Amino acid sequence: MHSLSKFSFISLASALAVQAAEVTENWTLAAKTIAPDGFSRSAALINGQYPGPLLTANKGDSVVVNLNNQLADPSMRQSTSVHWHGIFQPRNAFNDGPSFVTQCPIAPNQTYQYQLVLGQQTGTFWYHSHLSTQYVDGLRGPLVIYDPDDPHKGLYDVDDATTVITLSDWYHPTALVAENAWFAGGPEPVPDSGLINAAGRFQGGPAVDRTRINVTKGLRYRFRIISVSAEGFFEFAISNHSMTVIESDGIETQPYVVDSIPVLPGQRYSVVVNANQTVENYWISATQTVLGATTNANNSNFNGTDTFAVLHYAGASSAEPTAPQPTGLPAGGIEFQEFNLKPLINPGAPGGSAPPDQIFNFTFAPGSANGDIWTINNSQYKPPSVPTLLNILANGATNDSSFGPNENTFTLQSNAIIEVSFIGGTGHAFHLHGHAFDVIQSASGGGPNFVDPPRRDVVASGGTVDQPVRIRFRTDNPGPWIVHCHIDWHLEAGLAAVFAESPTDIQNGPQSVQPNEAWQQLCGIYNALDPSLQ
Ligand SMILES: *[C@@H]1O[C@H](CO)[C@@H](O)[C@H](O)[C@H]1NC(C)=O
Ligand SMILES: *[C@@H]1O[C@H](CO)[C@@H](O)[C@H](O)[C@H]1NC(C)=O
Ligand SMILES: *[C@@H]1O[C@H](CO)[C@@H](O)[C@H](O)[C@H]1NC(C)=O
Ligand SMILES: *[C@@H]1O[C@H](CO)[C@@H](O)[C@H](O)[C@H]1NC(C)=O
Ligand SMILES: *[C@@H]1O[C@H](CO)[C@@H](O)[C@H](O)[C@H]1NC(C)=O
Ligand SMILES: *[C@@H]1O[C@H](CO)[C@@H](O)[C@H](O)[C@H]1NC(C)=O
Ligand SMILES: *[C@@H]1O[C@H](CO)[C@@H](O)[C@H](O)[C@H]1NC(C)=O
Ligand SMILES: *[C@@H]1O[C@H](CO)[C@@H](O)[C@H](O)[C@H]1NC(C)=O
Ligand SMILES: *[C@@H]1O[C@H](CO)[C@@H](O)[C@H](O)[C@H]1NC(C)=O
Ligand SMILES: *[C@@H]1O[C@H](CO)[C@@H](O)[C@H](O)[C@H]1NC(C)=O
Ligand SMILES: [Cu+2]
Repeated sequence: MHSLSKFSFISLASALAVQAAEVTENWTLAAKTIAPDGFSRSAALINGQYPGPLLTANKGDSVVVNLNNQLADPSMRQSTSVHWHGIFQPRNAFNDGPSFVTQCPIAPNQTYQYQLVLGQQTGTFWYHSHLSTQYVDGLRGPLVIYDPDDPHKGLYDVDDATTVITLSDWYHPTALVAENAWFAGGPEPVPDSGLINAAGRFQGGPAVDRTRINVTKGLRYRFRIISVSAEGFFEFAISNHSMTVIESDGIETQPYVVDSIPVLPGQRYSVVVNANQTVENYWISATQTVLGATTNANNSNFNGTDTFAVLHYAGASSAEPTAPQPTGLPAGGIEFQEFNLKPLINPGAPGGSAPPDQIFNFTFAPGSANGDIWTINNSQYKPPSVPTLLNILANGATNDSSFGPNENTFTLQSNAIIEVSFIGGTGHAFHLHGHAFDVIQSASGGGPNFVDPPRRDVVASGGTVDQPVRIRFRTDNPGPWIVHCHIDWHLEAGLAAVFAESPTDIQNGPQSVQPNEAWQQLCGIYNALDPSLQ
């Protein structure tokens, strides 16, 4: 009887949850001077906030964002477009966001309405500018889709706006200034500091107050850790507290207990932290590395070991912790290994260990001494002037030769198993739009796994030439999906390709993509702009 009534209650809760709400946000994008690490600079911000406002929805909701572009600072790009990182967007590729893949940028003084199709996705995501390197300038923020029936609900007590933790690298020059110096022969830009939420410090800078995360002894917290980084890799740990990983990139995982986690640009983890230690203040550390190091000869402001926040127990003093500042994995701690991540639901690579239908071997390498060119199979990605999606819909592009040589665009068959090998060095983070994928060979080792490999949407590069990182996914979502390094400077330097998934299904039929009138007008308005406003 008891279990029956409990079941009825859960069914009722599910039924209520199915009544999808519409979430509407009005966002104004504008330049504003901020100093999250004590250095004042102009930034491109949504509603004046850094990180951008937390966008939340419940499973099954529809989300509408009215984005009003009021950028008018010539030190930054003034047009824009926004990508909703990790959201698959079925039949909705025209709202995916990457400039010149799925849309033309939104001109200054224009409002564009992004309509998101969340489907049944839940978990931790983020949004960011996808025009050139504009997200470096501040247009990056968290996106969380809550699941009222979360299978892990019993593992934590608190999961709200105060438990979302963003990690960002931060730069003093604007992205345009930084990359122009790079393209003129200088070194690749190196961040000045690392931020946890809205605060950080740079070497020689002021002692900005550390971000504080409040907890109450006896409660268990679901921290949603999001790297909104453009370059730096973070190693996340909390002194005296282990963490139980329950989600990677929007995919629930089997609980996995670790003491520190590497978080690469674009990656997200949910971890449960039990506030069961002595009432005190504890260091939260997010050691930042660039090219594997915590210092860099090309920027003396950068001190990757100085990225801290405070885990504050109610009742403790409001001072910083008195314990020594840790860096990364504590002695004797359990180190996270990606190959240990196991999806909770429906594990297993599509097709198991049977041969895939299409294989892509992507060799990637720098194409210049200072790394301002990156190539896939010796071809530098350069955005076309006609967005890939428009080319497919308006010009009937359906095969590889429909696209220019620097578009690195490969057509995929429908309902096929695709395997991609990333053959090159460590230090990169590859992201695919439109899908999560199974990492059948992880850079962390572990050997090929077809049974229960990690499933996510950003993967570390590495491995060897004989055993490179390999991913698999099934083509069930027609659209042009960019696959690129999430180090934003590398994307800008050309480390990208586009999978034109089932072009004929994009054009016609039950999965076709049908952009609205506002989208149709974007290219005309953008192309008419003075180049200084693009
Ligand atoms: C967004 O703006 C519209 C039109 O100005 C207004 O009707 C609506 O109430 C606003 N919505 C929110 C959530 O602020
Ligand atoms: C945007 O509007 C402002 C205020 O009306 C105007 O000064 C500016 O020139 C406009 N910018 C563009 C690109 O139209
Ligand atoms: C600094 O920049 C130079 C020129 O691009 C590069 O060769 C060198 O590796 C960079 N040093 C570091 C530590 O990144
Ligand atoms: C943490 O708690 C203090 C007071 O106990 C409060 O002033 C502060 O705003 C809280 N911080 C956050 C991030 O909630
Ligand atoms: C945290 O752990 C360290 C080393 O394990 C220990 O010395 C210290 O007493 C602990 N701190 C608290 C407040 O329990
Ligand atoms: C604190 O919680 C962790 C994670 O649940 C557990 O492993 C550990 O034994 C607990 N420690 C204490 C002192 O209760
Ligand atoms: C970098 O920051 C750490 C942590 O605050 C500090 O211990 C270290 O001395 C700093 N590095 C340099 C070169 O000053
Ligand atoms: C890329 O180059 C590799 C090595 O030459 C080759 O095996 C592979 O087929 C090429 N991939 C594509 C997508 O052209
Ligand atoms: C990809 O590389 C693997 C391993 O070297 C090779 O067996 C396969 O034929 C290659 N396939 C393509 C399409 O390049
Ligand atoms: C590829 O598509 C183009 C149109 O973009 C068409 O002209 C050409 O015939 C097609 N080639 C093949 C082999 O289908
Ligand atoms: Cu890269």
